[in-house]
Amino acid sequence: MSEKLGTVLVPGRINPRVPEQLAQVFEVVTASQAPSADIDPAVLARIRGVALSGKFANEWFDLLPNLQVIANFGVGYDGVDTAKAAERGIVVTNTPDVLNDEVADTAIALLLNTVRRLPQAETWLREGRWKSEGPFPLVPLSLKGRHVGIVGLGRIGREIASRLEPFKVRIGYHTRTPREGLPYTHYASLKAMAEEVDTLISVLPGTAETHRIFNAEIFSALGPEGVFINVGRGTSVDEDALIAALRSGTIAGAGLDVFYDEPNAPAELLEFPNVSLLPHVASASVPTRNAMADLVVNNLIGWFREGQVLTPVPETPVRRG
Ligand code: NAP
Ligand code: 8YV
Repeated sequence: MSEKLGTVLVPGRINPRVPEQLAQVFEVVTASQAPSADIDPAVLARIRGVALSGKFANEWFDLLPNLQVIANFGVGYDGVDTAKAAERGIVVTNTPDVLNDEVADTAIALLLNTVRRLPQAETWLREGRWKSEGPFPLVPLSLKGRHVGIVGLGRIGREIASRLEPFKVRIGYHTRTPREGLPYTHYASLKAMAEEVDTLISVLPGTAETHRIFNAEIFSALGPEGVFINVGRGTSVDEDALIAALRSGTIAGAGLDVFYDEPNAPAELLEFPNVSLLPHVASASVPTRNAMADLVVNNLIGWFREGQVLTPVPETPVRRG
């Protein structure tokens, strides 16, 4: 067997394709949750790469003195303190682009499920209520004629926008920087956009700046016909304010794939008929998760073979040469 490229830690749960493929070229150390004092210090000292799904706790930086690269399974890398990684010269990578289509498809499905209550209609059939009680009740909302504001028009947001075009809805977007050459209205202010549109779709990253930006003021601006869809990060939502807005009729409905404290979706949300909930599955198909797994592995192989990675995050750029 050829010599291994180095030692990589896989802490906690990750798509099984990642450790399977890594094991062909690396010594792989697995840990149930975290690199702990149970692992031999000599092994901890050998670890130069981490394949991560979820959170990289800050105390791990000290436990792994020779760490060089953290390859995150997911385009969102809010589980890693990139400033701390950059300070220590550690490169962080993510999995952009390979999941754009899947996540955009899910956003559209979640929007339709929310306004048309299609999951509830299917449950009606499965429970025999069509036969016993008659047709599923008409739903109050429709996608037809809506004015959609996309919050975050990056790689995924652009795909959501292009999928919305054939639905003949009006499309606007909010980002900090306007995008050139797009046929959608840019709003410099989230509140100003919420006042004009009746549907918000968020595909924002989880950052300090986006923390709980969907608050009572934004839901009030969105108004009583308003539908809020989130496939970005749950940390961008003040969930108490969302629950209050749904309860009071301040907005008309919500569709959520992500939550503030996953997997703890607030119990109150389960009670609303005008809410559609998914357990963070926007990228969860075998082909897309395989592509994400391959990118994690190829970033690590690139680093250890050539000192290069395919997809570094902007906070930890790799200097060439
Ligand atoms: P991206 O290409 O970096 O796009 C991010 C967009 O958000 C950009 O348009 C950016 O524009 C905007 N943005 C960032 N900070 C903002 C702020 N403070 N205010 C307003 N706009 C802001 O990222 P992506 O690949 O599309 O992914 C976006 C996020 O989706 C990921 O970070 C991840 O959290 C989430 N995601 C979720 C799932 C899921 O399973 N539900 C799957 C994949 C991704 P400006 O920089 O001009 O503001
Ligand atoms: C994944 C995601 O479900 O890419 C992201 O940012 O949120 C999802 O694709 C997640 O990263 C895997 O745990």
